Amino acid sequence: MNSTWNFIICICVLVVGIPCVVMGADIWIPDDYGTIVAGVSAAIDGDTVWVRDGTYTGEGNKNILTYGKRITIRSQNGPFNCIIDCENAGRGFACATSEENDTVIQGFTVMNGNPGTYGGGMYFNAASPTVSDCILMNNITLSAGGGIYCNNAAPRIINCMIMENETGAGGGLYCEGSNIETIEIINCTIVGNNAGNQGGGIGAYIAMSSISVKNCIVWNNNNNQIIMDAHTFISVTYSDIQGGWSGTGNIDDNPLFVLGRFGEYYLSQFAAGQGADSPCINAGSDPAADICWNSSTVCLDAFTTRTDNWEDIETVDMGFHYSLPACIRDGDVTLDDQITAGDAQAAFSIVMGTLQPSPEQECAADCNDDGSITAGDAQMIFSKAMGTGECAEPIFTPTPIPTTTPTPMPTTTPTPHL
Ligand SMILES: [Ca+2]
Ligand SMILES: [Ca+2]
Ligand SMILES: [Ca+2]
Repeated sequence: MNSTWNFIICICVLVVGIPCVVMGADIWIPDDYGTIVAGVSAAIDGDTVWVRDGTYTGEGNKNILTYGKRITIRSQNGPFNCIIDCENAGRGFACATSEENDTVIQGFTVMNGNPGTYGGGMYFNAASPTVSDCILMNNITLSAGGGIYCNNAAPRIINCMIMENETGAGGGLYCEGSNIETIEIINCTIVGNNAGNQGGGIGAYIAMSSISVKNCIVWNNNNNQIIMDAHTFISVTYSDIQGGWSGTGNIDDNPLFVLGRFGEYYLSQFAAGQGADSPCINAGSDPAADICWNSSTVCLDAFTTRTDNWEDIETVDMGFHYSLPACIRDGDVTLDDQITAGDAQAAFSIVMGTLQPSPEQECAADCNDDGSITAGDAQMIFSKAMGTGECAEPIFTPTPIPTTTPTPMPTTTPTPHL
């Protein structure tokens, strides 16, 4: 149902005196509108703009302004499947019309932003949207806020990866302004950002207002991790800050990042086959099931920090959590991107109960896609290894997000932007 029909029904209900509850419409990109900007322009309060898998480029797919609309703009399948590539001109999103936390940006990678000034990936001016499950990487800009810039804004930023952005001050994130509600940064990994002047990870210059950093990892940013002025109230808790920061539950220990299917910032753990446990495991503030967004329908117990893609259980781990990979029934039980007799043997071991499979391995082993793992699946996988059979799906080869090295920027001193 489109927005126009919702509006008409709403008016009709109002006429007969029954309270009007707008059931938001779903707008699909590119099905209903060819670009994200066109879809957002058509949306009204309560709508959801869904963006299908793909890499989006060009004028209609960046500099996305929300115009104060209480809408959700989200990818269909998370940030590893939906990439906004700004191609070194412009930025991903901007909110500057008094948006509140019910304007939601969810599940995008925003990369290669270069708008010239303030906010390489996202820009929030007197606006406080929710940004969840997003990756901001390789964005670059003059002045401040390589990844995200906020001025007189109190966004809620949850489960975001802010990596390898570059600017003058606040390489990952820069906030300034005054008399705002609390800026919340929850379960974000802010890593490898570069600020020519100060605040490689986070810069905060907010007068008489507060910023809350919880369950985050702020590591390997240049130069220094967090910088703030004397008038900023900053609360950092249950976070791993390189060089240390005072606050309940904080640590200053190497997070032991390891490479996994979707990126290089998974957490090392014995249980997933690495040689050590990251100090960030189970070191957050609350149960993973209680760190939620999208009206509490999406929580971190459905995401992972482990390379074997077991969901986060019990106390939430610090930092960004990766999406689980799609269930792919390709027979690659050993998860090494090739099908051999060893995969058939591993499937048989699952049947025999001698191998406890990860969720990803369970998917791979169910070769015939009937919902259970039997000796027949092991036989089919053996046939596939011999070249005489096939599983329900061809073997999946992951395509990592391309990374680029940002060109060094001239350093500038940020001017107050009030
Ligand atoms: Ca945990
Ligand atoms: Ca294999
Ligand atoms: Ca089966």
